[in-house]
Amino acid sequence: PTPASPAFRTIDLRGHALGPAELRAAVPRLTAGDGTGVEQAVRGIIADVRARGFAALSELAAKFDGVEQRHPRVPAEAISAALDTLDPAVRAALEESIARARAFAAAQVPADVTVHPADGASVTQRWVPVRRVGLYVPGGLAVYPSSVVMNVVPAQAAGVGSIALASPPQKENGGLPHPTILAAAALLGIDEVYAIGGAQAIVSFAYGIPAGTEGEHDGRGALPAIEPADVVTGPGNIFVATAKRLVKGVVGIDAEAGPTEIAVLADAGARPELVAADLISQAEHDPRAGSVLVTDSPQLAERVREQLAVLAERTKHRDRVVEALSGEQSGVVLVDDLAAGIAVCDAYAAEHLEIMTADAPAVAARIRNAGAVFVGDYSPVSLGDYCAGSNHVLPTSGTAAFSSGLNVTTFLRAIQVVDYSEAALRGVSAHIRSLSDAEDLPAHGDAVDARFAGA
Ligand code: HSO
Ligand code: ZN
Repeated sequence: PTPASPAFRTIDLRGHALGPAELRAAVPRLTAGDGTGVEQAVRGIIADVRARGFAALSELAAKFDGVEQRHPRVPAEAISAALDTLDPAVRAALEESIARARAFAAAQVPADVTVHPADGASVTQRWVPVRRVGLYVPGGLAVYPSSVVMNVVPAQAAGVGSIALASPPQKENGGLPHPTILAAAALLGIDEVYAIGGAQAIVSFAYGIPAGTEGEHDGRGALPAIEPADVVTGPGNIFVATAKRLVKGVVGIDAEAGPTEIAVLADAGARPELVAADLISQAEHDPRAGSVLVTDSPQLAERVREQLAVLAERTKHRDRVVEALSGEQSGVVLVDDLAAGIAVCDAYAAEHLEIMTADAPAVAARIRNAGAVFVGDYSPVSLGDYCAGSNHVLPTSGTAAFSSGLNVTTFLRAIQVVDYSEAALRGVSAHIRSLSDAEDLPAHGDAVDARFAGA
């Protein structure tokens, strides 16, 4: 049962000098379930889709989405029709979002670099896009046309030539994905869209669906294949995240996104109504979303708590919000001072971190671990979710300690190109011989010497 107002627990770390590992254990976070049931179900879906292709997909669409489907490809006319009926204000907003994201993504494209270790010797790092990407956009509690933008724009800026999108079929929409998703695809020039939901979408992109897998009793001719992708990205529920984990290695994935998170680092001067509004904004996504306040001001913590109760009461998705704010993954962490607050934020490694302190830019510059940092009162997470220019597909569950949000390099590989002349190879051949002998791999040295034999 959902409590009447958010519990929002307190973790008081004042007077404790904790190291990074202890802090990581102390911050509020969802204890991972054991997930074996989910993993088993997803393994079953992977095996079934790989073995039976389109026949399995249409059974899964009937079972999970309640729709009749022979082939999941969305007709081109349905994509352009969705754009024609899109609310003009939403269209204008998506266009602005796309323009800002494109400008930032274009600027991220890394330059190739070449060094010359000796005369006649060059080593180059050349960035090359992957051939094909499969992007998943969830249905579920909310629809996310903004996520279409966030996934497609960096892939296009990277130069990926083949981009396919999947989103769950919706019964109310004649078995097609949500019209706003289709309209966003149209705005971005994406015409390969599939109505496939959940784990089965991830498998379809990872392994591809061969033609002629519509089932022996279909008898209406072979269906066009779905080509496998090199990289699969996009957020999703626990089934999608598990599927991505299980196909990783067969394809590249962006990250196994968990429930969304926001942390706010605030001091006594922060505005409690803004802190509370921002904590609620991300709690709105999911009853398992994490909303965390880190502060050295118990007075601010009290004011924020009051504001949370007031705002949660009148927000549309009140039940989800109250559940999220009351969960073990949310709460206020009280610290002695700003430096301790920064250490807590680094240990938490938030997907989104807002800095609402004096001299916020300087504090933000000291942060080491976060998916994205939002500086000052006028850079809320909602801005980044839609229209900042930054990406909103970001590492969750503490993975910001070692990984990055979606960006152009997600879709690139760095190929290293070696080009030495005869003289340049000769110049380093004695060192190669020494190292190949030291590793007891003499054929390595022999391969070099073969070039100079008899000379
Ligand atoms: N905050 C979510 C992204 C999102 N918010 C989409 C609204 N729409 C994860 O970064
Ligand atoms: Zn959001």
